[in-house]
Formats: sequence, structure tokens, C-alpha cells
Amino acid sequence: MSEEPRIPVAPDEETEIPESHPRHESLLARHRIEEGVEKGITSLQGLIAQGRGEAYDYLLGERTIESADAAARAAAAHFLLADHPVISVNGNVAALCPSAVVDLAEATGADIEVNLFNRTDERMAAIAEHLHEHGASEVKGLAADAEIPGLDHARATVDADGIHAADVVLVPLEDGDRAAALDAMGKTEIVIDLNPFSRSPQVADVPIVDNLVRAIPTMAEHARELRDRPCENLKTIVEGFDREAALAAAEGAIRSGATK
Ligand code: PTJ
Repeated sequence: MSEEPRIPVAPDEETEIPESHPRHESLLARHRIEEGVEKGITSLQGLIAQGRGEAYDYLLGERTIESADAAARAAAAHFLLADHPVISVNGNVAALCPSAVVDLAEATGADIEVNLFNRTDERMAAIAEHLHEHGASEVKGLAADAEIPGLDHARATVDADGIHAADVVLVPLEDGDRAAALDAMGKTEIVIDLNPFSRSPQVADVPIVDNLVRAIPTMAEHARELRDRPCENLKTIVEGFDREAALAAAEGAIRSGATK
């Protein structure tokens, strides 16, 4: 008698996703994004963004390539040198790695600010609460008392003492035009995006072509290793980073298909 096919279990909790599964990380990310939508944190468009990201991650071999690690190190040095670094958080970032965001803020002294494309008061509050639950002491973005000039959508709305006053802003997962607008304000933008051809990494001072679930902890790790170094040493790391070479290396990794 032939065996009944095993019916796959749909996990309710992320701990039910078997760690032995070859696609554990990917299933975990999908679960978190799905749960983010259910909790009112992630937008429905965030599901589409996740799919786009996964496709590029697959082409990159779902690993942090060497040039992305170097970019994360330069980003960490920028944050440590900054007077006022800010981590911008949207619905995908909050769902995927809230603890890593809080940890990076702790490692670098950065502010955390919620900034949304599909902005509603309910989503802003849900994301701030979620970040607090994961250990954030302060979450900006709710005051909404300043604007980024030149943007005619909700991402323009920021806090006067947050992104508006920042000198360095980390923008993980973006839809494009804000990075250019931040640049026009004279800020240094660090962008995390799996698609090296996307507009935001193309205009970023530091494009990190990596999955944000790997890039944010990598940046925190570099920050902890670098934070006692003298400023001159940090400046050398910043000046030695070549954004064009980093983008070209990511494109090369994708085109060559040399995934491991
Ligand atoms: O939460 P909101 O309202 O601010 O909405 C944010 C979304 C995600 C809807 C908005 O930023 C958006 O529409 O993004 P896009 O235009 O779909 O772009 C998403 C980019 O992020 C694409 O280039 C993806 O490759 C990339 N991406 C997706 N997931 C990840 C990622 N990059 C790094 N890590 C990921 N996990």
C-alpha cells in the first residue's frame, strides 16, 4: 500500500518552523512578513517588496558577498563618526528584524524613526509599539513636525529632531526617491537593498547590497569592533570605500551566478 503524502504543516508560530528545513531563513522571513500584515505593521505592498527582494537574494546566493560586508563596515564607520545618525524603519524592516534595529541603535547611539510610504496613524503606532516591545527606548516619527523638501508623498513627513536633523541616515529597503531627496539636503545616506539596479542604492553614498536581516546585524558587529578606534581610523575606512566598485561587484555576483 502506498504511503499517504505528508500534508505540510502551516506554522502559527515562528518557533514551529523546523530549523532543519533547508529554507528555514526564507520561511522565517515570510512568516514574519505575513504576521506583520496581520498585526497592521507591514503594508500589503510590503508582501510584493519581500518577493522582489527574495528573487535578488536567490541570485546572490542568499549570502553576504564580500563587497556588502565592506559596505556594512563603511556604514558602521559613518554612523560612529556622525553627530546624529538615524535608522529609518518601515513596515518590512519592523516585521523582519526589530531586535536587530534596536541592537544597531544601541551599538552606534543612533535614533530610530518610523517613516512610511503607506502612512496611517494606526500603522505608525503599531510599528512604534512593536519596536518598544523589542527593547527600543525611544521611537521617533510620531511627532511629524518637519518635511523633507521635494517629495510629494508621505515619506516626506519626518520629525524635526529626527531624520530632519540627522547627518547620516540608514535607509533599509526603500522605494527610491527619498534617498535622492535626503542627498539633496546634504545628508549621507546608507541604503540596504538587494537589488543593485534599484534607484536608492544607485544614489546612496553607501549602498549595501544584501538582505537587511543579514546587513543590519553585520553593521552592528562592525560598529562594536570599530567603536573604540580613533576618528582618523574611521575616516580612513569611510574614504577607502568605493560605492561604484561595490555596486559593480554586486552586479557581477548576480550576473556570474557564482552563488557559493
Ligand atoms: O512600510 P511602507 O508603507 O513604507 O512600504 C514600504 C514598501 C516596501 C511597500 C515600499 O518601500 C516599496 O514599495 O518598496 P519597493 O519599491 O517594492 O522596493 C523594495 C526594494 O527593496 C526592492 O528593490 C527589493 O529588492 C528590496 N528588498 C525587499 N526585501 C528586502 C530588500 N532589500 C533588502 N532586504 C530585504 N529583506
